[in-house]
Amino acid sequence: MTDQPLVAVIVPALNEAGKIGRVLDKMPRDPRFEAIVVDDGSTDGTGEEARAHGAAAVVRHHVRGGVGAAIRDGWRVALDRNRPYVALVSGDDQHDPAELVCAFEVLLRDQVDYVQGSRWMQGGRVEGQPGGRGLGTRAYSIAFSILAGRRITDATNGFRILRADVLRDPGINLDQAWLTSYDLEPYVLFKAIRRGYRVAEVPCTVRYHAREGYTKMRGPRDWWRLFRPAVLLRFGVKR
Ligand SMILES: Nc1nc2c(ncn2[C@@H]2O[C@H](COP(=O)(O)OP(=O)(O)OP(=O)(O)O)[C@@H](O)[C@H]2O)c(=O)[nH]1
Ligand SMILES: [Mg+2]
Repeated sequence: MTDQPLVAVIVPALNEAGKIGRVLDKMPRDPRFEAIVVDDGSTDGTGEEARAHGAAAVVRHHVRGGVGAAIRDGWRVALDRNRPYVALVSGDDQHDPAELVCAFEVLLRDQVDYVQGSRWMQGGRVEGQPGGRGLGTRAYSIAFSILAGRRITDATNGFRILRADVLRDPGINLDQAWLTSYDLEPYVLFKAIRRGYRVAEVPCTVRYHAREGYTKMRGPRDWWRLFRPAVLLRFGVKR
């Protein structure tokens, strides 16, 4: 037995001062978990707030690299630390990191490789959702499921926990230049399914803070980034 954490929870954050501390305060009070925040060129003190609220590490990008680049760098730190499991939650306080405990139990109990959070399955919750988001994320999930060949009820949801070995699979190449934005997460989910990893879903909470701003997504270009991994991988344009 070792007293090292088992799960590195990656938290990408771009200008999330005021929220990143709340995210970290909700991390499981459980030594199996550690938080690694990737501060992607923030100009508002996000990194300092993360340190003050107990992040085990803060990776700082001096120039904004994008959410995919941030997650990739966080996962790399997790692999360097030899953590056997990695997780992901949003830095804008949309998830409840305490729910990772239950997701981790499911991963261990059901011996699956990848657990994806879902606001849309039974037991899942969504609060303060802006108009159109519900329809958009459900429609996205249907299209993603058809392309992936497996039903995923909430494919855009950033709440995930997986075995680190999935990221070491030579058939899953995180280092591609087109994966620096919203594309990285659906890329990994799609690949995990197609490469035969055992994928399960767990209910989780998604909360939108309308008054404080809840998204950095900007229009159709970012939706396409979210969508393109499934299309490009399905039709063999990308690998
Ligand atoms: N590191 C980094 N993080 C980003 C960037 N853009 C967004 N993020 C972070 O990634 C997380 C999710 O970004 P959002 O733009 O809110 O997207 P989302 O939460 O997946 O989706 P919605 O909020 O439902 O639109 C937040 O913690 C952001 O701070 C970026 O360019 N770099
Ligand atoms: Mg958001």
